[in-house]
Amino acid sequence: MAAMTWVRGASLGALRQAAGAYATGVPRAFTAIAPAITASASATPASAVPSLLRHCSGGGGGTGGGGFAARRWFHASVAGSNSASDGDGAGDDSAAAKATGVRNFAIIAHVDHGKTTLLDTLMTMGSQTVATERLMDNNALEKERGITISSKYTSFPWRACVLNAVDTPGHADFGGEVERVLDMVDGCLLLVDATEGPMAQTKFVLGKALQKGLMPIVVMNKVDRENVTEAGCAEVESRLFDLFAAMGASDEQLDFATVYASAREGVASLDLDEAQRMCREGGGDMQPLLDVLLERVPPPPGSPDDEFSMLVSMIEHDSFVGRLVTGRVATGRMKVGDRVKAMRRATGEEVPGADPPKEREIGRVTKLFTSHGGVRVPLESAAAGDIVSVAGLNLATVTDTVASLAVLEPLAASPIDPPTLKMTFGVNDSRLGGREGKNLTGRTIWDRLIAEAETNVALRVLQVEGGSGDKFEVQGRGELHLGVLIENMRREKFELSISPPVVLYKTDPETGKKLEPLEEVVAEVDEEHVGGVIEALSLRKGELTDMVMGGGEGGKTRLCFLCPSRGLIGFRAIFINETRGTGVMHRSFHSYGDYRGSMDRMRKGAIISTATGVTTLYALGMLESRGTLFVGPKVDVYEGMIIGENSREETMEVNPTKEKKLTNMRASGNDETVRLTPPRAISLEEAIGYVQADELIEVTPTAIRLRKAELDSNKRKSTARKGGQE
Ligand SMILES: Nc1nc2c(ncn2[C@@H]2O[C@H](COP(=O)(O)OP(=O)(O)OP(=O)(O)O)[C@@H](O)[C@H]2O)c(=O)[nH]1
Ligand SMILES: [Mg+2]
Repeated sequence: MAAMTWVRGASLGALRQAAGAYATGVPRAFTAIAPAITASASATPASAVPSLLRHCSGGGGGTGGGGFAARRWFHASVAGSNSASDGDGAGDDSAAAKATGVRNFAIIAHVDHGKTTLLDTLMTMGSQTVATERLMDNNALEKERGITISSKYTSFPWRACVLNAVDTPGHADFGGEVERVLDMVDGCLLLVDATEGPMAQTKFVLGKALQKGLMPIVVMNKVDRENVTEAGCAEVESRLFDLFAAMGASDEQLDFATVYASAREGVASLDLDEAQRMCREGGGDMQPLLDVLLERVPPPPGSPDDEFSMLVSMIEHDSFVGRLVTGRVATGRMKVGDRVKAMRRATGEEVPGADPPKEREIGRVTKLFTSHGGVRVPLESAAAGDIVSVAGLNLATVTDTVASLAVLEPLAASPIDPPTLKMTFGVNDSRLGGREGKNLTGRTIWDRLIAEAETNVALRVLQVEGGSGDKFEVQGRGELHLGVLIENMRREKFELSISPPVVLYKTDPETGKKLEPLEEVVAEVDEEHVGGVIEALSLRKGELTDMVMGGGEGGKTRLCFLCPSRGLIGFRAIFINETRGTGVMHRSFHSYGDYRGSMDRMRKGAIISTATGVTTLYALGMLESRGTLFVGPKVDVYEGMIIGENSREETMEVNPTKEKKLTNMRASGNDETVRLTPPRAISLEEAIGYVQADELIEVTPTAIRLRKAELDSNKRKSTARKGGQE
């Protein structure tokens, strides 16, 4: 019998049908193809390939690690994909073995607990080749930083089902990415690092999943680590249970399944001992986890026989087909060529009949895709339950409903938490403006920001009131959220003037009191740094809420704080310094709470240039003892640019371009003999945390400079008297 392959243009329905047909007793076509692939690829020694990639050899017998050195999409064979179950398939009458159709699930967790790595391993169970670690982290910044920034979905077959998995970011700043995809799924894997246990963002994502009524499956990950013990896991499980209960989980949700896994080693088991043994001795795979998933994640609820409707959860841009709207088909079927409409979100306030929901646009489905490991694969049709990307709509956006023309009511969408922080993005009007970038005007910046806000759902972009079209307010969830956008724009050759971040206050509607965003901070530090960290956070109005000696990894003390977001801007660098780089810190939005009062400024004075020109070794040599310099010699500077930090509190204005006076006297040394300490390089992130209210960050493709907003020293002095900056 010929093996089934993912066919270009095939419908998911057809794939499912075929999957059902191949559920049992089929030849393992996969095993026949795998050795061919491994043999033809590069000869990287297996030992040089991470263990996960070696696992990918699936039916290839585990010898062909090098076979994955080249990225290669294996046209997934449903028959082959079930290699793990083939051996014991006969007589398997478990719920998992009987399951058919589609299952949609998200992988959610705190940052770095192993979501993307787990998805690599799960995909390989569906016979898909994963040639690089963390395959789904496929954009440049994700690869560089080793973190997931945006949610992405991928589809792979398992047993008689098609699984659609959504990888989500774990960093608190990208929490909006988790919220927006939970409408697409019917279950989730809650990953927890078995040594770290539940962390701040575990709580956040779990809360969102429970609110949506999902039944999380707990995956205790990284059990390959030596310090994972039975007692430790029991402790983590009990903390998780308490967390579920504290977050209002129903009895059904509290009855969660726990699977022990090592995403890196590609091993999962319902039994910790067995999982650890397989990590040590080899063998094992992800089948136990996938089977729990089939048993516990319900099939999507909608009927394929109703009219077509789909809630838009993501917007993407494809260089060939243009704009793509992605979501789960809620009801009905659709195919390429169908006429569909997009409707605005139901706010819950519409009066039925009297105020029909507005149509945003009517269009035709020009292309339809699913995704295999981030690679788009065309389809011809889709049905209720499928997660697909649709081309052909120009205006439909996240939370809109795409539906057949007969549908009148849009689907309800979950609201996304509001932004907590804002920055102003303006045209770069410094003396060096326009030299290094290509995208310089207010118009191009505005267009780019609008395009970003379309796909980046937790971001809001506004024109600055009374501005002349060259300054825009960008609101987001945190410094990193906005920092990533700035970094991307730099790479696209934009030049920008960025103001320091300011938190977004709210007013309590009942009491009229000012409220500010508060964050939960969990820090794990060695005992000798406990005092310093507590002091640094108390200065920032942080309250210590919990302290567990030896509660962190490696016997570190775990400290929990509730701290105003405004106090945490730029805190990471201070924390690293305070703990000599040994501490670990995580933050996560907690709530809006009473304004905690004003905070003292905690930065030293700036060293500001009074001249425009090129720095000299001579001038910098004279300045060096006064503080820390941010620029070296022969660097372009301008009046009002911050070139260093004073070792004292007050601001210092200097001329770093001064040349040595020429005299007839023979000097004992000359410029060339002056040796300078290398300047302190300021990264974008540091700059965001560093600048004060009357300062700006000049961002160009090649430089990050700090400057006073007002470049003229005299004007600065007169406005400084007004004070009152937050
Ligand atoms: N020892 C061990 N390390 C693991 C395991 N799974 C993941 N890691 C490592 O943990 C780190 C983070 O893995 P990722 O998969 O990027 O984690 P993530 O949850 O996707 O991270 P974000 O998307 O940034 O939140 C990487 O260095 C992985 O190699 C595991 O099972 N065992
Ligand atoms: Mg990730």
